[in-house]
Amino acid sequence: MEEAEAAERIEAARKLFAGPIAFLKSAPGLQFLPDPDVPEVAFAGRSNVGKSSLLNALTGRNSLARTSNTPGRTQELNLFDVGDPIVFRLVDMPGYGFAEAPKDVVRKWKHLVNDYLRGRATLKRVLLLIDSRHGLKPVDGEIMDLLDKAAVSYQVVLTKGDKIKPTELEATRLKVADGARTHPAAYPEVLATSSEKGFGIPELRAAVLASI
Ligand SMILES: Nc1nc2c(ncn2[C@@H]2O[C@H](COP(=O)(O)OP(=O)(O)OP(=O)(O)O)[C@@H](O)[C@H]2O)c(=O)[nH]1
Ligand SMILES: [Mg+2]
Repeated sequence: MEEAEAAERIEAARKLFAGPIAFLKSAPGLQFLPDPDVPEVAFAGRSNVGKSSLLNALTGRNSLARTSNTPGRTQELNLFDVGDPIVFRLVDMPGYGFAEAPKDVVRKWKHLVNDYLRGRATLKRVLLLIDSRHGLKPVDGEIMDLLDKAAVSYQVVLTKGDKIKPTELEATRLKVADGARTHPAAYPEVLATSSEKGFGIPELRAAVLASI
């Protein structure tokens, strides 16, 4: 892509994300979701990886989505309307792989997340978040396989990039991109971000806008 075109896309995305964004609702089950008539982009990833923080960073609002140091903060599908009139929805999801939670709670989250990812007609893109310090874990591979099977397009996004050195971050980014290459539904580019420092956020906004 030409540089001028890339800059234009980033600016268009910045404007959209700087405009009206409103919390719509929390859905504890698929039956509580709104009618599937608007494109959706969802945040998936292990507990505590930084899903809710990334949603806040993208929207430039500190406490739109609830964040916490304790894994298991987000327990339902939280939907946010972007644009007025609405252009698309962002969906913050419970994390997976949170072993310390009670078994029946884990089972409930897993079903909710899996059913949503597999069966939502309006789901345009999943942002699959991976902690920069940890890289791809077996449980991430399971979600990638599920998304491949459901033919849901997803982009891998590294989070907490401020916690490691830039050279390590780039090495992890390339390694994770290598791992994603074997997955048919994975978008080839892996983005490194930091919700804390703000890097990678303008590029991710542009990628989200391009995906809907
Ligand atoms: N240093 C740093 N910390 C971050 C970043 N993103 C998130 N965190 C911290 O990581 C912790 C978890 O963030 P959340 O956004 O709540 O994570 P989550 O994936 O939504 O977690 P669950 O809802 O429990 O699945 C919080 O203490 C955040 O402040 C980042 O880019 N840099
Ligand atoms: Mg959360």
